Amino acid sequence: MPAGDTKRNLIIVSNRLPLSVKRVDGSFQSSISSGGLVTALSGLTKSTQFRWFGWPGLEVKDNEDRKDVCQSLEEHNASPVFLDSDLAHEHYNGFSNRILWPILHYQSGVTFDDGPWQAYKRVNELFADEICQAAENGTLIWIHDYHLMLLPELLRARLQKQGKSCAIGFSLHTPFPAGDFWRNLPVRKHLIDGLLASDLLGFHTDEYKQNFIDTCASLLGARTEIPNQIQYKNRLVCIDQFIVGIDPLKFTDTLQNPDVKDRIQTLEERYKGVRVIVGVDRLDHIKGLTQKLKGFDAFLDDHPELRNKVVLIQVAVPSREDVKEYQELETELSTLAGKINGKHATPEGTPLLYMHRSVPFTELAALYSIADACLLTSTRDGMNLVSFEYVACQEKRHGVLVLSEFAGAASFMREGSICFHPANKTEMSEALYAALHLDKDERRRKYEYLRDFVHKHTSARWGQTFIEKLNSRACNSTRPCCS
Ligand code: GDG
Repeated sequence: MPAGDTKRNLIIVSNRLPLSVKRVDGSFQSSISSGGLVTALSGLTKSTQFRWFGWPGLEVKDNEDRKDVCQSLEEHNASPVFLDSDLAHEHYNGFSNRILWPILHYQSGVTFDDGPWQAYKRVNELFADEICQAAENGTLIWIHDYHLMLLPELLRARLQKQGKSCAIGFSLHTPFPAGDFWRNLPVRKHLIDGLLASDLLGFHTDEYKQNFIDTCASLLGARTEIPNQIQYKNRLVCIDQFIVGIDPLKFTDTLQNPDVKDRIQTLEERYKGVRVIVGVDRLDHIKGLTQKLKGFDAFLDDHPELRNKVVLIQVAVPSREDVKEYQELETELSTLAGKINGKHATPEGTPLLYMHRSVPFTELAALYSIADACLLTSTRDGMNLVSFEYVACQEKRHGVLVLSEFAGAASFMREGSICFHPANKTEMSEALYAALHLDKDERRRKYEYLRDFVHKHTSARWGQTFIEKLNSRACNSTRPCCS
């Protein structure tokens, strides 16, 4: 933490802890879970110490049990924010995922209900109580993602009451939509108000940052003339783009593991003479999986000469399984996958391998490594770290990234990939064909561009840059930011 003269405590806050806590034989055990936020922040653990606060994912009522949970989390430097399961459900599924997530990702047809909104506010208050109690004077507090947009304001009020001076940073992991779309949300002003109590706000791309600045100006009349600053309610909020990434060495090291090498060899033999396309996505509307399967179907229609010579291996990781819309999406995808294989299968095999489950990390790395192309079709996506991971595993093959222009990653990776509109089946089919037929030199050129980007913009760099900036805000809170 070079900026500033004191080594400060760091608290990281997210709705869910990066751990799954389970009761096994009467006691509690925790294990690391997967997802974009976990990937981004686990890259930081190598270089920076912090304590992570969040909901442990299950209701724990009994005080002795709560102590046990705290103990099982302690080895991971994590602390729980306990919530009743009904409240957690209304906050997470009811408001965050049913109402807020679609708005942030430009999905229409969202209905607003007061019940889930009250739950959202209540959970943000409970987090504020817990974090305020844990923070000391000078602690840096870095809050993550859309589930906790009211937290900066609620927390600042509590900290001030207790005479604690702490810098508050907030990073959004989703897009921030254009102001006119954001206005659809009835509580549009409350959430922006909540965020503007931060000292530093981070977005994945310039576009999201600019959308947010424009919204603050038009919705709240905040002053935004000075670049990267918002003046509101006599406070100065610093706002910037921070490129989130991965730890590429974790992938390159894994590919050196003898078991993984064996697995790669087995897969390469299995797919000898077949071009492999890989896709890895959480099963979520924003990942454009329906569009992906339909686009792949069109590609197979367009190129009968590639029958038995190409396969799409799609990992669709179960996500938000208790939300009706996600259950319906899964049914739609299974049906579609069956239809595509029914239509294009031959006695030699099927062109689509649709896996509705999570795979171990080593298997993921092996799959990335054997694939000639990676197809990502997000209709909107904050960044998309799978695109980074694929590149990290392509040192030998120089496979091609076929990337939706609506993934945040496309803002940085366009030059090194083939971009397309995910709802345009013809464009997707042409992009796939081009990817599989790119000459060796062009593949190398594109790969080297992406490799340099992925190795430069690591998750550790992302985290350190944010923390340094937050720390400098804490040291000089009266000085204009980003100057
Ligand atoms: C959110 C934003 C933003 C996936 N399947 C398996 C598995 N994963 C891991 C991947 C990757 C992560 O999950 C997914 O990251 P993404 O970035 O692609 O997507 P989200 O989860 O939606 O993340 C996103 C991110 O936050 C960070 O800011 O980029 O836009 O939506 O790391 O490898 N890991 C394992 N098995 C699987 O089956 N082990």
